[in-house]
Amino acid sequence: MVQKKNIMSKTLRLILGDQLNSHHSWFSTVDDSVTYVLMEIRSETDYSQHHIQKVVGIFSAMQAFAAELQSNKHQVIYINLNDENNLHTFEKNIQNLISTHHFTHFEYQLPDEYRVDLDLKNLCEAISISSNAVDSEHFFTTRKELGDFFEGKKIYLMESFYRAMRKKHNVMMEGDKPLTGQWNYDGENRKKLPKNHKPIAPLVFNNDVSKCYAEIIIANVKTIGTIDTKNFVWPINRKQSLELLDFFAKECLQWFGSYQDAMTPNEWSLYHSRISFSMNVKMISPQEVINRCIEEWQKRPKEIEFNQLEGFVRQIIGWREYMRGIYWNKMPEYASMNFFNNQEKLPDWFWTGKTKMNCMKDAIHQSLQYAYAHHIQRLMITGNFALLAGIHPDEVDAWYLGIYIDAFQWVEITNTRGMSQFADGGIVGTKPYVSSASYIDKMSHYCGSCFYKKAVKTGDKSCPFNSLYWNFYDRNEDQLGKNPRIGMMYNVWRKMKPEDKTALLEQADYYLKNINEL
Ligand code: FAD
Ligand code: DLZ
Ligand code: SF4
Repeated sequence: MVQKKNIMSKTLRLILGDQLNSHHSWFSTVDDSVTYVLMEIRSETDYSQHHIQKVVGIFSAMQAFAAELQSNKHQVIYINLNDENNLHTFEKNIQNLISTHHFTHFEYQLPDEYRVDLDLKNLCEAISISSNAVDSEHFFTTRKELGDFFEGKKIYLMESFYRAMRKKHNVMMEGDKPLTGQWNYDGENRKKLPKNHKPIAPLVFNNDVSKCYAEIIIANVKTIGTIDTKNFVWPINRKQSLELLDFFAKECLQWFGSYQDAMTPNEWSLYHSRISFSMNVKMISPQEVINRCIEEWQKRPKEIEFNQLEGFVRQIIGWREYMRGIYWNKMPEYASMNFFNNQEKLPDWFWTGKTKMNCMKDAIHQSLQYAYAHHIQRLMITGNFALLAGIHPDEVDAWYLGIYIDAFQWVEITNTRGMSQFADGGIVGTKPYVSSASYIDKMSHYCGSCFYKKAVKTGDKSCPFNSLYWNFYDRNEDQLGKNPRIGMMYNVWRKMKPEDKTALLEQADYYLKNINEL
């Protein structure tokens, strides 16, 4: 009897909170010798100060996933946050399960985060049983693929990677040519919302997450932002994720490209899909997302112009995969890059939204309320301000990693430190994304009702973006002066009258010294 127990193989498989992929080949057969484990642990709730909706969203989705596996007859161990035997790290809990349940083999899916990847490799070294890692079967690309694609190249270009992805995966292609003959329709995708245009109300869910929330409160997890626990708006299972995707394809796709860069007060998502959370925790796959949108375009080609579809597909098979590839190609060095040597602290109002700057107030308020802001708010409002103000990229990263429901380091840091803060010196993008008030006014309806005056550059009520913009170019001339994509700005700056330059720099200095009062 004892002998039989020893030779019986028992496998333990770890599922991380962002690996809720029910289509993974692990689940294609039910095997009594296999046990799955999911765990709510303090190492994950505390590595960043997360938005409460992010923690609740992940835990609720993990619980729903575990219940689904159980109803499909898989064996599941679910360790709740406040369980007595919870040891609160992946390693300690796994070690404990191995010794209490006598598992003979351990498996995990490759994690998306460098930190967890190291932890799990170390764990496998430390345990006495055999182990192996398998792919998460979610992305179009492997971790290495981007590195191989750009091997030997000094500059990475998203566009060439995107075209290769379209070809390799035969997405919107006619033979080896792009469908319609053109690869990229970005030029048609930069419209402001017409003044009286009322965007469609976003589809939201009314999930009751009060039990999950109560456990997080009992555990005293430090979080940011607010939550309506009886009407949690985010999808927490695959069914809701598919509903959200369907809503996007039917109601938003036809406007997506045109208004992708538009912003307007009190409209928190416009025609964006809000599908990033569902995708990043793998409740749905990027392949499913693009297939659904292509299918909708094929059904309604007259209503949905091709540029709307192409703009959306590019975000998913282009930008999303590109960011993942850069992450695995450049970590761990990437996490400490600081090209401009920025050292400032984030102003306090980043955590409250209490600022007189209308655009910043709106973007921060909605981030605290919904754990979401759309791309152009992240890039050209909050990110733009942080870069102009010379905030240390660690501070900026901590804010973005905490506040958004879709924030996981592989896609957060490449967007924040890379695309938004140019702290990587030009790996992700070729020039810094900064602007004065004129761009913000061109793309939004924020400036008209702002305390500050968009057209005023210095003095009372001058828009901070204006003087900070020139101050940014002035202080970073050594690093940027030779960048051919920015040469024009330096020509304008150099031709400016000395007294105008001085006034702009003095104004910027005043605003930077009084940044908490803006
Ligand atoms: P949509 O506008 O509807 O776009 C569709 C999908 O395309 C998104 O769901 C996303 O999966 C993908 N996508 C679009 N742009 C990007 C991009 N630049 N990089 C990667 N994928 C992209 N995205 C995250 O998923 N997590 C983050 O933590 C994150 N942090 C960001 C921080 C900054 C400073 C910036 C500028 C961007 C960040 N992004 C991040 C990228 C992008 O802003 C979000 O993916 C998008 O806003 C999510 O909302 P959505 O699903 O409505 O996107
Ligand atoms: C973000 C997060 C949080 C807040 N909590 C958990 C958790 O308790 N258990 C878990 O398995 N995953 C959690 N996650 C997601 C992980 O941080 C994520 O899986 C890793 O960062 C790998 O990408
Ligand atoms: Fe933002 Fe300046 Fe416009 Fe105010 S005036 S909304 S601060 S850009």
